[in-house]
Amino acid sequence: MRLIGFPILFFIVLLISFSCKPAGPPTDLTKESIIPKPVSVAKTGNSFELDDDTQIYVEHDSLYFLGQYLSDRFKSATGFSIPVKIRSEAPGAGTIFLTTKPDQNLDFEGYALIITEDYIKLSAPELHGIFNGIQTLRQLLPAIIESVTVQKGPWLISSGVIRDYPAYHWRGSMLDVARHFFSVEDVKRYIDLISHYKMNVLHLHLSDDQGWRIEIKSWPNLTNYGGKTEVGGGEGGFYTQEQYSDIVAYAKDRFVTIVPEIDLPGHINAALASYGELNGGTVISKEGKSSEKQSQDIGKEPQRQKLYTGIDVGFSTLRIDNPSTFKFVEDVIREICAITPGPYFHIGGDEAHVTPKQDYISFINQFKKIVRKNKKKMIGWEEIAQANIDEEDIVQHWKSTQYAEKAAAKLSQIIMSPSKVAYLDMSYDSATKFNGKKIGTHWAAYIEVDSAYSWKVSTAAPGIYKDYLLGLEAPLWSETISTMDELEFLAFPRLPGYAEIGWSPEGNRKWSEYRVRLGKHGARMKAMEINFYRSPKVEWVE
Ligand code: TNX
Repeated sequence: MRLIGFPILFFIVLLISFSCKPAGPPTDLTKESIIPKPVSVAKTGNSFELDDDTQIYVEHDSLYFLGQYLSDRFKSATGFSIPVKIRSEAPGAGTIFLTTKPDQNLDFEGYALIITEDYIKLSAPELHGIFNGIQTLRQLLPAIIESVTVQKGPWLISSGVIRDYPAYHWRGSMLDVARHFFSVEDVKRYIDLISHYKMNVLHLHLSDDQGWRIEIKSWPNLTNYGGKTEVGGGEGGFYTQEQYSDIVAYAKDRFVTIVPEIDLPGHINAALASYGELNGGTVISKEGKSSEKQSQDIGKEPQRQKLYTGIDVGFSTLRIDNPSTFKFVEDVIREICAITPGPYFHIGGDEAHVTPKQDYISFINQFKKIVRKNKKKMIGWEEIAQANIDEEDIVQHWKSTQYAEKAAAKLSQIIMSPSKVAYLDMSYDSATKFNGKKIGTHWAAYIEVDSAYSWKVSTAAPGIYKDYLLGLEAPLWSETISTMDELEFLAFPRLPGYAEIGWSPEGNRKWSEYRVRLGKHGARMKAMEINFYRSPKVEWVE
């Protein structure tokens, strides 16, 4: 009895002690759910603890703001005010050290993270890489690190080594602030969110038929009149040049380039409604046929168009034979380029259905000259492939792969935004609703989280060589959304997937693996107070 009883008792004690044991510290770095997935992760089996003795050291002055940014990210949830100090070498235990002297060669956006039991070293050849490494570090702490109120630790990070760099250098999103206006604060939050996923471009669609959203000092009515409404007839809004510069500076600190777009020569009703003189020249009929008749009676200013609050596209155009047209275009491009430090200006160029084809081509050719005169690179939607474009120009593919091929044949660079898989304004399915309101559209497709993830930049259009491919952009058109909650509901959780498509090696991505990582990431999006769609394709862990 005694002899048989002992092993059983021993087994029971063992079982109890195992089942009562609290979850141990995280020690397997390879099991962490990082989005976008890093290029390489190795574990070393320990963990680093962030506590109220932790200090951040930065190797030189220009890293200081990143040290402070890192400290700020941890402050609300931990309650620690982690000091940031400048020192050329890490002084040892309990430190997080940021340095631009990486041990190995790394791409300029790349970074290496070495995490030991005692210290963390984040190195990158450029500040941008340090910023990217900080985003990874955030995701290695428990999800509640994103909370705005103090939470209970411990704040443990699995030890190991991450070496990481992007597949494509153009990883962006477009936000349409024309159909519905979004405030400076909203745009800043969107910048925070996209940059957390290591996206580095925010393309702002600043004008359309329904509204003009950026102050042009030489044409004040564009905003004073043309900016005062939006889809559905709301009050609209616009950014002063100072506010735009504030957005640009905020983005710069997060390594996001702002690409301003003024949609030309179509999608221009807000301007035609603001200035009668832009309506002179050849008359375009509603059916899109041009007539030789001039609308301008001698000595009389032509009529302004009415403000437009619907969602039809392709009915408005500038007129090529109106002398005011190019004065307007020159002024607008000059003023915006002067306050845009990034190297790009987007001239739109899409859906100019009522612009005669020859005029359209001349328009694009002239826009290109004006953009270059202002020392920027021209970007346009894929239709610009019909004009005289070359390797200096950038074409944004959205619908017709033939235009993408044409652009590649002209040696232009290409950004992929295939609407069937990459449009954030497409509904997830036929039932997509937020707060009882149907949002999104589906002219291109319904895009569930799995089809948003399961495509490749390199094969999005046939016959395009990698050398022509800059990367991808996920556009969020705003006909059906007017609040930040609605915006987030369409952007999340698809946007982290787009970020991963642009960042992680193509051969390394699989939906079946990503969906598990995304599910675990649910708790983090919740802590970040992101209003995300709980897709049934994913098992959410919150
Ligand atoms: C097409 S994509 C457009 C936009 C609309 C969008 C709605 C593109 C270049 N033009 O004007 O807002 O569809 O999904």
